[in-house]
Amino acid sequence: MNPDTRTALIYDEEMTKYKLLWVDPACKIEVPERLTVSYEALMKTGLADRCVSVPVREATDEDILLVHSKEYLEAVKQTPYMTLEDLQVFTLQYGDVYFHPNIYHCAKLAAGATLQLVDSVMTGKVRNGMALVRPPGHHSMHSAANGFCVFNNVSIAAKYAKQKYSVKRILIMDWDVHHGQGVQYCFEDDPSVLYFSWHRYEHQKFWPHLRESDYDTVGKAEGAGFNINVPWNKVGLDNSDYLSVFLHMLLPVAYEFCPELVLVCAGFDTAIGDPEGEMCATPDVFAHLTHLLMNLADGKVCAVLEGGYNLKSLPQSVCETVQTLLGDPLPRPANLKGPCKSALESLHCVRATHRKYWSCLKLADDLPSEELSTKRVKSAEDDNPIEKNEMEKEAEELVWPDPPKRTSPNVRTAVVGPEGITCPEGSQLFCPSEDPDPNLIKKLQECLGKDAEDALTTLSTLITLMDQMEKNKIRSGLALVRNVSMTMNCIVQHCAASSFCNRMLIVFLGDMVVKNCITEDGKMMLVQFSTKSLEAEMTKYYIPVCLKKGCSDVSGLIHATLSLLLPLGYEFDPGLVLLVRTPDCGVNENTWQQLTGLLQGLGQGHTLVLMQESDQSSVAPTVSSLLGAPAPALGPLSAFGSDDIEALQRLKLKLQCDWKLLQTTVPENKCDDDG
Ligand code: X5A
Ligand code: ZN
Repeated sequence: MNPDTRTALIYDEEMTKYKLLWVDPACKIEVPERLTVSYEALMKTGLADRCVSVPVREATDEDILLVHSKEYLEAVKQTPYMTLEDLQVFTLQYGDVYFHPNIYHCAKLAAGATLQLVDSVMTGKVRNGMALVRPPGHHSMHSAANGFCVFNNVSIAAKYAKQKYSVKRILIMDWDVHHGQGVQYCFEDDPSVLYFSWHRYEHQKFWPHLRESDYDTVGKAEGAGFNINVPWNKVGLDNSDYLSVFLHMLLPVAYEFCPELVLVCAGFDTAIGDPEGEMCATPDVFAHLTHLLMNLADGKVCAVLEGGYNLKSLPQSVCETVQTLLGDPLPRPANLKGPCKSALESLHCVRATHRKYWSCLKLADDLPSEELSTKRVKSAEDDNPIEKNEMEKEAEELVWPDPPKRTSPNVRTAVVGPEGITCPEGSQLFCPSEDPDPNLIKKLQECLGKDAEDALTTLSTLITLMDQMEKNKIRSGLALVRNVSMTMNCIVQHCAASSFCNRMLIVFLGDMVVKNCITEDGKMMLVQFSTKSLEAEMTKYYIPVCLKKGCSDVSGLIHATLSLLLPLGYEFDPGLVLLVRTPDCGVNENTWQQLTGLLQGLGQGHTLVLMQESDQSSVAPTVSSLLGAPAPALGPLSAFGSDDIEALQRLKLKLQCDWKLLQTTVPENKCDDDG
């Protein structure tokens, strides 16, 4: 099966055929070119050709009525017959939106395109997909157009998926820079739809200026806890800010919730250069945001365009998103630092507010008492922003480098194993074309001792494989070896002594003592999950995580992965990930696949998995994850051991000075090296 035939792309030129017909400064940015440049970029890069092209359809009245009132629908139905003057008058009753004789048609296509995407994904025709639509949807309400939106495409899709496919839990991730208040209102009392939105807010000074966009609006009745708002009170936020909200809030909650479908309100006004957002995140961040969602809901991710008004960063961001849905290697998440103070305040507040609804946030031990945390925090700094004057802002041409090329190596997953091993479909046996370098053999011999001739062959093969990965000839690998910890030790010693690989992240599952192999020069970082309390041994680059019940503790391992391992990994930014699993570590197969999948966001997907020969039954699922198949959903997660929570929290606090992406609250004592 061609792995490229699993991503739907839905687009129709017809949706470019309406535009603003009068002067309105609030609406002038919403232009047809938004769609044409996005689609052209997908064509030019060859991404469009790799997708399954699914036709649009018009949403029916029945579809639209899932969310909107009869009166509103009937009113919009009249717009194609209105004069220009009538249209202007009609428009006046709504906020920041315009009508055009063809917009009703386009709005039906936009909603219908979203439903076509949901159908394609839910029936298994494709794994995931993106719909490029206009008009956007997330601001429109039961009986009102708003913010360029006519029908609420994603809300209609969520209701439709619930009704037609009996989907029990849907996550709506709204990464547009505006609050999708229409989606919030639609599902505020519905616990089956988790709506997560981050948005520019500036203490209500930013459009749509709603009190209920703040972090303390959590949903109503049954739905309490299922509406999560992350208000941004500063502009200029960047990749670190976005990723830190993903790792410390969205993903822990999403894994606990366990959606059966993920809908993304994919607005790209959160990207650099956007006149609305004024944020600084680069287009490649959307590759990571997309990837981090792709192991939820068995990979059923539907991205639907919302905003995005910079005609350069919009198409770049769309391409990053689609390329990730297609499974290409992720760009290195370069230069991540900790989130800024304002973002940390928002993160802190939203975590504090939601700790009573989500057990993963019990981890939020770092939070001060209830009264402090539920206050609407406004820091002194917010009152005197260093504002550039408008002229200056306009004159300043924002430039940023093109996102890095993401080239897939010819070999996706190479397997090294004992003679006669059968490689699962899609992977291939790794056979080094040349004999190993005699110098290498000599060095390895020293490391191994005399009586390990066959270990020597395997090792030199592995080193060659890693070399090929570093040259980007091979994406990932799986090696079955006789003794995982000895093999790991030798690899690490070799890498420490050679110029190999700028940085290596080693993730070790098991109780073995492995610390001694780690150097503290920053070339490698080792994160170990074990049942032992090794905290006293911790250094900046050796991080032992204790799970009392070991790796079989699903929620413990997942939450440690999301809120500790991934932030460390993202900030460390390795060129290669070595994922080592001892035979008795007890990890459950689905959790292992999640871990393997999530780690591929690092090091351009250069993951080398080491497993013990006896772990034969895990070969197929591991290879499947390395090949990019979504990990099976874990089911809603239960709370995990309070001992473990405490230990994990302690670890994070200790490491926060060195690794800023672990921060979830504004640090009390400034770290020494803080500028
Ligand atoms: C979909 C979207 C923005 C409306 C801004 C009005 N709408 N000031 O991004
Ligand atoms: Zn927007």
